[in-house]
Amino acid sequence: MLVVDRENPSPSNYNTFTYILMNDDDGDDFAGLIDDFPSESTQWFDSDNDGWGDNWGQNSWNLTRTGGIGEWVMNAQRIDECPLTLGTS
Ligand SMILES: [Ca+2]
Ligand SMILES: [Ca+2]
Repeated sequence: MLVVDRENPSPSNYNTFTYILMNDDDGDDFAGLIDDFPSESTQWFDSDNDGWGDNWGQNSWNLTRTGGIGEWVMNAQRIDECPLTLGTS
């Protein structure tokens, strides 16, 4: 059973296994273990594994980016224009 002390979330209160599971250096609520961009807080998934993230920051894309791939994030970095096609386009 995994017990996490949410009242005192200091890594010193975690055992090593829990710390690895919970560690989120960029603070985007996706632990580094599952974050495709563990040092970039505006991206966390890269569906086509090309190094560019699924999230976008342009309001004008909100109507065309449907299908549950990524989400609008203010000032998103490393944006993939075509998140299901390898490369940036
Ligand atoms: Ca993260
Ligand atoms: Ca991508």
